[in-house]
Amino acid sequence: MALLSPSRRIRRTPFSDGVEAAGVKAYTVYNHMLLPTVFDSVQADYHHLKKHVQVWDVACERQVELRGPDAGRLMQMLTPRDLRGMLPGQCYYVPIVDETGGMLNDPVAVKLAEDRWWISIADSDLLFWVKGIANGYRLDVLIDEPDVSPLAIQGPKSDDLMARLFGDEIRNLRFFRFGWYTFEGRDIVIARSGYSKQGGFEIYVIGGDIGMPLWHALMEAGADLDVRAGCPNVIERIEGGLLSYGNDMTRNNTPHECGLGRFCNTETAIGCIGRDALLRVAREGPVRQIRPLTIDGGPVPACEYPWPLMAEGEKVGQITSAAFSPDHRTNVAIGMVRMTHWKPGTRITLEAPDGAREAVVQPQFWN
Ligand code: THG
Repeated sequence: MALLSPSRRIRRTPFSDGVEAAGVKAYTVYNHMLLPTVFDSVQADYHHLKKHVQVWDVACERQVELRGPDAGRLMQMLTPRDLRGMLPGQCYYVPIVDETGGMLNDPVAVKLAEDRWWISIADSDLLFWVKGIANGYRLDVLIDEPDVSPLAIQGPKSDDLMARLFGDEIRNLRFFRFGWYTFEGRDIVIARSGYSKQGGFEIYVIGGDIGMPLWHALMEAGADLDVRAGCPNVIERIEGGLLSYGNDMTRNNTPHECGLGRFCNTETAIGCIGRDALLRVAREGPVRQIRPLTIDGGPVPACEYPWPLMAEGEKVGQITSAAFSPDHRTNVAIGMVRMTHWKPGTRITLEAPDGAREAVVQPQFWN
């Protein structure tokens, strides 16, 4: 594949120097920013992530900050998930939908205070939607993208590594909770979260200047744990059923089609945009939905476009993420499948780039 020409529009991160020194082999672009995808090989990175601990430059998970008296009201307008029970110190995975119920993003909301929130966004320009809503409703809230860059620590040895830098109390941090810590005298936020199922943390680094000092400190503290630079791993995230916005779902999908109905409290999320549309889809139920699938045959190529799922000459769905899983010794995949074919065990013909294959709907993801 050809190279990407660097320019201002493809932003580097506070950790890019460390990523390059570690020998990054490939990048994608996410929120107009570099996101590493391979260090050693996708399979070697996968085995290492499941056994040891990795430091991930996920600065591309940009924050949309809401500040001011109407911040909480605006946050509830943005998501059908009921936020009334959410306390400062908590993170929520929240679908964000438009007025038709179409998915605009699937971020993590971080409640810093009643009047201060971060929306840790997936790959779409959510800032513009949020600014438009706030302006249209004349809300008393400031919205911007602060100099905050997440650095994820992922893998089974994450607690051991983090305890060395931040003390043993960090082991008691609960899933999707965060606390304030300091590094070199500077405030940072640390949450137990991350885009893998191997366990770990996300450090929200406030101010890019401490990015590389923190990177080096983690690498030094974890040398005997075999800490390495890593990145979200396509095999591991498919096994874990973690969705990728823009790949597995777009604005053409409702949260219910994405299997995110459990994060929608449409009856009680009063004032949320798209509520009327979602009340209808919640009542009727989706007619297509995200499903885990296996794909027969040898390792599939990378999924660069939706692969059609066909039955009797009709399209009954598509696969949007696929990779060969070494641990399961088969190709694992995420697809959107029509109701008529979504029962576990259903075999469907897949039009893969290298020819026809058989795909099989699975009862659940692999975690
Ligand atoms: N962390 C942070 N920001 C992010 C991501 C992240 N922004 C972009 C992207 N990832 C957003 N998408 C997701 C998708 C899944 C999860 C988080 C963000 C996730 N899901 C868990 C699961 O499905 O098992 C937990 C959901 C729950 O039970 O609340 O973690 O990774 N900061």
